[in-house]
Amino acid sequence: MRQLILFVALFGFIAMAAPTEKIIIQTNAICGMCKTSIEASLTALEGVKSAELDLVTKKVKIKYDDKVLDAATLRQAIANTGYNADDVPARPKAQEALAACCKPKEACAKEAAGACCAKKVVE
Ligand SMILES: [Cu+2]
Repeated sequence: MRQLILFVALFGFIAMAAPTEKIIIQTNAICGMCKTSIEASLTALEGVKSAELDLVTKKVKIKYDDKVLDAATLRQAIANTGYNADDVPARPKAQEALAACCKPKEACAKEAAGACCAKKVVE
């Protein structure tokens, strides 16, 4: 019993030592490739514990340490990857560099008939 109390106390202490914030950011991800690149760019950041994008809602759920980075940094990382993040617009150059099927329809329409937009990769 004593050991159990000690274990719970220790676990609680460790959990407190690494505070985790949660945030949900709206993106304009389209397919599985978008999901992979957004999640990868976020989890590459120091302080990000996890990032999970839901392709139905296009929202990414991020768990992070708010002592290491803040919400603005997270949104900027998504924008730098080529996607909108809440009110932060995608960095144009990064958006241009995305695979054709990952570009939003407006960007795609500038290309030949925008046929690439019809293609959606479903996981
Ligand atoms: Cu995509």
